[in-house]
Amino acid sequence: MRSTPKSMRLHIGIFGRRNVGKSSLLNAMTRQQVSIVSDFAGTTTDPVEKPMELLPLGPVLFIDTAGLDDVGALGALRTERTRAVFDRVDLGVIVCDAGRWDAFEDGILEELRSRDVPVVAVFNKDDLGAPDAALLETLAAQKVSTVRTVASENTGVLAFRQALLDAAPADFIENPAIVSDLVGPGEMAVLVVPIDKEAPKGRLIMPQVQSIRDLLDGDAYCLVVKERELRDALGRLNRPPKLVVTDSQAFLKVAADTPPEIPLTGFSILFARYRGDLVAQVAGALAIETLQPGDRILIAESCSHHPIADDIGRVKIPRWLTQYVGGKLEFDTVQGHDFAVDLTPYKLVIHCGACVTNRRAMLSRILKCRQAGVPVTNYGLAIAYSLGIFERALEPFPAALELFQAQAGHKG
Ligand SMILES: Nc1nc2c(ncn2[C@@H]2O[C@H](COP(=O)(O)OP(=O)(O)OP(=O)(O)O)[C@@H](O)[C@H]2O)c(=O)[nH]1
Ligand SMILES: [Mg+2]
Repeated sequence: MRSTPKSMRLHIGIFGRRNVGKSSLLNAMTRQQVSIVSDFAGTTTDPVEKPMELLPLGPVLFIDTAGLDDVGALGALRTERTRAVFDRVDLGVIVCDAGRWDAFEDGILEELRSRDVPVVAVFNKDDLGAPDAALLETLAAQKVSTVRTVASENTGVLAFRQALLDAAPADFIENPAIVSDLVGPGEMAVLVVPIDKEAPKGRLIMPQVQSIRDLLDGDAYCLVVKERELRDALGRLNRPPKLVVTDSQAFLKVAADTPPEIPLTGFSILFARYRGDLVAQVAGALAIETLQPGDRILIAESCSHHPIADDIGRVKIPRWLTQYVGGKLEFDTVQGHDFAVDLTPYKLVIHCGACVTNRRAMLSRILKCRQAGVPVTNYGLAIAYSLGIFERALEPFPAALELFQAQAGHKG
């Protein structure tokens, strides 16, 4: 895995009184004994930093702080070290225990607010006491999301993850590049766009348009062809393109017509990275290997287009997967913004490229699947897997490729 420079990590500061369970919460999140925990108030004395990959958020740096003493709230906040932490966090977590939130916690909230830092309030030791409804309302009115945890029992950790995801600043969540970073300035990508009966009249679809725009923004250029003309078009270039990107439905033909030394992927795989979590969704695709005839699969679409005769989600993916598994599978479909489905009957969720939603919404869905213990992948990844060109389509993405190869190696 590539290491992320510290400055690129979302800095999450954990603040609160002594002994409320700040260090326990950090340990529960990391599943490691990062910070020493004890029932002696004042256990943590210096800020403890823990870099980690926090699914599905990405690279973060947790900073566990010394308990800010409860005498003279703001006075205590004036200690130099703590102030330095306030100044460098992108997101603040205020931990209190047994539902106790008063002027002291409000003081921390003020400090973070004055720096425009989003805040998550954690009511830890929920086993010993819960916050009252009026308090929760007051915090909600201030746009502070609240979570209840029992850190010592690892309870509420997933809800805490979701709250961090909800509160994280947009510029951290939204990926800057769709494809231009894989191509580079002055270099070329070839985009393969089949014009079949599924293609809307008179225009291109969102992922294609956005990819073209992203290449232009990145000072790269592109050639857009249908799959039939690809071989001829590649033959005319005096230097190979950096990348070929195809609509997933044309994967087989495009793979056959693209020389093996030219990297190849699909729009939908680019969108797994741009709008979702590529590594998590590659891990989800690996679950196709364990599918059995009779298993139930959920096809999820963010938008609500009218399905046509040869619809990708309703006809093509079910057909390819059924062929791969070698027996009948059960498919259900959900459409639109609502993802309030009971996921427990499903062995796999296959999501569209999510071109009409934002990344935070897609990451929430991935988290929801994770919470339910159901693997989640996307259209392009599922297609590439069931057509047997998964490895090739992942070549431009080292971390994802590594994950696949580890499993392939494991299988023997
Ligand atoms: N009952 C209960 N005990 C908890 C919970 N979380 C943590 N504890 C206990 O509370 C005590 C304090 O936990 P710490 O994680 O050290 O608290 P802290 O906020 O880091 O404390 P300082 O470093 O001293 O500021 C320990 O004995 C924990 O085991 C919880 O949810 N419920
Ligand atoms: Mg501590």
